[in-house]
Amino acid sequence: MNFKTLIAAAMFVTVGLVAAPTMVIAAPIHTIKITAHQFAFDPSIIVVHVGHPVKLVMTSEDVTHGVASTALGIPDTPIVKGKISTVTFTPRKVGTYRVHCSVFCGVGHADMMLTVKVVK
Ligand SMILES: [Cu+2]
Repeated sequence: MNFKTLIAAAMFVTVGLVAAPTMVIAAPIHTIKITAHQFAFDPSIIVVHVGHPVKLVMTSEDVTHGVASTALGIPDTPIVKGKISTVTFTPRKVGTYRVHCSVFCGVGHADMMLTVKVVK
């Protein structure tokens, strides 16, 4: 390997190192639409992948509902009728998580939940 080849190889490696993080940031966001109504989320079960960002796009058909999960890193996000509520999170650990409706919405509120299955 002569000096010019060595320089070219060094530049290639440098460019590769610089470009790699950009590719990680550009990972596609998995968008899932969810409708909330008294007293269920539709769909009621979603499957997401560890390390892959997920964007929930949520609407309500009646009163205000909400989602929140400390375990999944979902901040309390109200779902208000007539608006589109979004929240993005990245699942970190495999498991089945139960996300209860975070806003009192009537007699069936306690049973209103979204099941999030996090898989590899
Ligand atoms: Cu609710």
